[in-house]
Amino acid sequence: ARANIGVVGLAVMGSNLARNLASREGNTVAVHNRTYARTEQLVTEHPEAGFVPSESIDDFVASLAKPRTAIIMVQAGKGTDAVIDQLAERFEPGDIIVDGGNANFQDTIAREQRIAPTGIHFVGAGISGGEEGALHGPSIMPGGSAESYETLGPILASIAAVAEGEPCVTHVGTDGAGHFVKMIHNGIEYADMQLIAEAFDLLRTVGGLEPAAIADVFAEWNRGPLESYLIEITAEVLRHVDAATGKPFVDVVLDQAGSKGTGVWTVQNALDLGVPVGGIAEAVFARAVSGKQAQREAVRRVVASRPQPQRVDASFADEVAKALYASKVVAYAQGFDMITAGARKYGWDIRKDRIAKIWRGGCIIRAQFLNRIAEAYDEDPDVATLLEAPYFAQAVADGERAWRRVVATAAQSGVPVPGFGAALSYYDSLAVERLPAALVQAQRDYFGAHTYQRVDRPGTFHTQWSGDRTESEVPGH
Ligand code: NBP
Repeated sequence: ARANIGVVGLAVMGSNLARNLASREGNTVAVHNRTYARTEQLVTEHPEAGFVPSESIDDFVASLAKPRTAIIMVQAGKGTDAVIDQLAERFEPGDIIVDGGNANFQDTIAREQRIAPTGIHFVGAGISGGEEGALHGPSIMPGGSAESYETLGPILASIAAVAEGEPCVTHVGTDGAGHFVKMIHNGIEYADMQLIAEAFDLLRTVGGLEPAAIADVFAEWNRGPLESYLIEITAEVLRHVDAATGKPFVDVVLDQAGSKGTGVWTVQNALDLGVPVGGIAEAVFARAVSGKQAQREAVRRVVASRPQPQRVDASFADEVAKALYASKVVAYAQGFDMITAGARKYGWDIRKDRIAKIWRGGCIIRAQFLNRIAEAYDEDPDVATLLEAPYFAQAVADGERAWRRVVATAAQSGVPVPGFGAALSYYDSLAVERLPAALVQAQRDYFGAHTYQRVDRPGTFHTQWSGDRTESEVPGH
């Protein structure tokens, strides 16, 4: 038993994570894969790593020092369950099984409950950053017991990305908290990408700029408050020219966006938790709409004419930047609201300031902006919404006029902006004095006797809509 950490599953993610672990002082890494050829290949290609390879799971377990700690990086679902069972049969109380795959947090909660009676710690850890992140430093979101984190924390800290001197890892909360927060990360990622895509569409269709010029705009934005990995790679994508046709690369890519499902999970759970996440949901739907080829063609056929793009002046790009920033604040506010709601429902104690900090490096949504979120939650962990935090309240107020103009221009020009539009409507819904929800509630009382409350006195009431329309107070509410 000479390895302090093991990795099971040596496809791209597991191999890179194992290499990352091995490159850090103090780690000796045991490796195992169902198909041994993969293990042999990794060990042969990376003699510098000093891996301890095992063909059998028994030998793998025997190669681990106690408390045994193994990270599973296999296909989410059945593959993960198979490996968990193999390890759980051989591990002893106090040992730690980590699932580093993209598990659904509900599965993680169930797995933890199943393993807990054995005394073995089960930790679901969200790992973001793709292949590159796994190799050079991901953002890591581990759940599980606080006790397991004493062993695991330093190991994960040794391989995580570093942002402003701090490793991008924190103990998120118990059982499924880590995978839950990873899910929210991905939901926010969907929203961020959609908003950037809408900004591009506006600059092109309304602003009349070519992709290469828009790349310059994005590169400029990347030196200001919008600075982020996604803005940076967007500039690079827009600058890229297709070798085969000589056209801008973005013009030769089919306009249908795929997804692997984590955005859908976010929205499904948001509905269950009753958290309005319109910015995230519209981003998920926008990908779905893009794939509705038959419907898109059908509507294109019956549409007689499309609106002419509005004329805009040179300040338009600045206005789009402000609209993008304000919409982004909304998407993040919604994502963090969902963390609050999830923590309440599942009994997690989640430090939102720390979540913002561990997303500053290694992951797809990494950005300067997250420092502002960390500050907001550090100053007041119970702030009702990020939109209330002084910094963001000011930023949105500063951008508000531009935001409205951009959304109005988009509507008049026929440019779809589900992200910008949903974000602005959400903001207005929170900001407006009175909502038409009063009418909705009155309608509910009309057809379903669902009752209502009054603005002028306490109590619950129902109106006899089918009778003489007198109002009666409903007791027992
Ligand atoms: P894959 O998701 O492609 O899975 C391949 C690995 O799973 C191989 O090691 C394979 O072993 C193993 N495996 C399977 Br499939 N079924 C198994 C079983 N029943 N028992 C044991 N092992 C089994 O690998 P990946 O792309 O490296 O991703 C690993 C995890 O990380 C996934 O959960 C993924 O969602 C997550 N993740 C991926 C990324 C990314 O950018 N790719 C990012 C973040 C998270 P074999 O060699 O014997 O077939």
